[in-house]
Amino acid sequence: MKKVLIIGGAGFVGGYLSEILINNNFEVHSTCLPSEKIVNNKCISHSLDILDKTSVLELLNDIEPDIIYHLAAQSSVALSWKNPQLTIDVNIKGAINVLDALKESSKSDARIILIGSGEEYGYIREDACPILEDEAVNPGNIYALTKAFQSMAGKIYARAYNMDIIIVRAFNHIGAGQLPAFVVSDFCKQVAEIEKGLKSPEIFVGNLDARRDFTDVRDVVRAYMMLGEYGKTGELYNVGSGNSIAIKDILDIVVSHSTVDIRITVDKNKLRPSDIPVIEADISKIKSHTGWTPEIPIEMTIKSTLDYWRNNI
Ligand code: A2R
Repeated sequence: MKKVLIIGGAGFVGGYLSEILINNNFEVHSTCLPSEKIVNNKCISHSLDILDKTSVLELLNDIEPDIIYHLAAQSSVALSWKNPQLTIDVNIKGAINVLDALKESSKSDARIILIGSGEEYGYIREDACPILEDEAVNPGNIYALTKAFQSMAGKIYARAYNMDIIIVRAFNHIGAGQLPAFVVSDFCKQVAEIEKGLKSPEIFVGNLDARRDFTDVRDVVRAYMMLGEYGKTGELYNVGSGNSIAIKDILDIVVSHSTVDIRITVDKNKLRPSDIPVIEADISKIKSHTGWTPEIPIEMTIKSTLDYWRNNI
């Protein structure tokens, strides 16, 4: 049985990833911050702050995993504008601690999958979409900058120390259980609150014109599992749907499922200091290297996110 370590497993993606790995007969170890808790009792949980490199090294020597997924991050673009220092600490210093600890550990040949972001491409030409992995990065926010750093550091460590590193650029992923700091979850939560009479029938929105590439989180973690098995060492892979959709169209789908009439209001606080008009992934590389392809339609993902909030408010 292969041993997997998920670093940052208490978050939105970590829960889905541990579930799919357990269902596919991996021994799953998962870390969370000392202040957090992992709910899945079928995985072995460990407390870890990646800002403490010694603890990372001790844990790696203790578990000796075959595959490591590095998910621990400050993952919100919005928060990265408000708290760039925290984002840089966790996403840059933390990533270096993880890579450096793995290099020094007793099983330094373990495969590590670094989860970056489609945001790394940033301000690209509109005709560059769908974006290929070799497109130059041009980050438009601090979160994207830190993830671009992590990807570059991954390449440097792979080349300099011959480590088995796979780099992922994950585009927007959505689903039940995501924090309302993310757009789809935010809309669904607001609709569920309106339906319960907890707020007036008005949804507050930011920029509705931006187009993003959304994938169901269950498809995303299946991609991560397949990259762990079939990805090629040293390679960088986009993980997305391959299609972009305007936030306005997402809102229309959410509202179409609502049982009440809803008014749309632009909230200046939800507009970012800068926003990138279109982000869309080219996913031919991961498809050809691993056989993965996204399967769950966005309407179904939105419906399950809305139902999640209907049951959890
Ligand atoms: O921020 P918290 O308290 O929810 O904890 C997050 C955790 N984390 C850390 N773990 C260890 N040491 C740290 N210093 C540290 N700071 C934060 O990483 C959270 O439990 C986890 C990341 O989960 P989420 O924020 O829910 O991200 P999500 O959606 O699961 O995305 C996973 C990855 C991230 O690298 C994203 O940037 C990428 O996929 O798209």
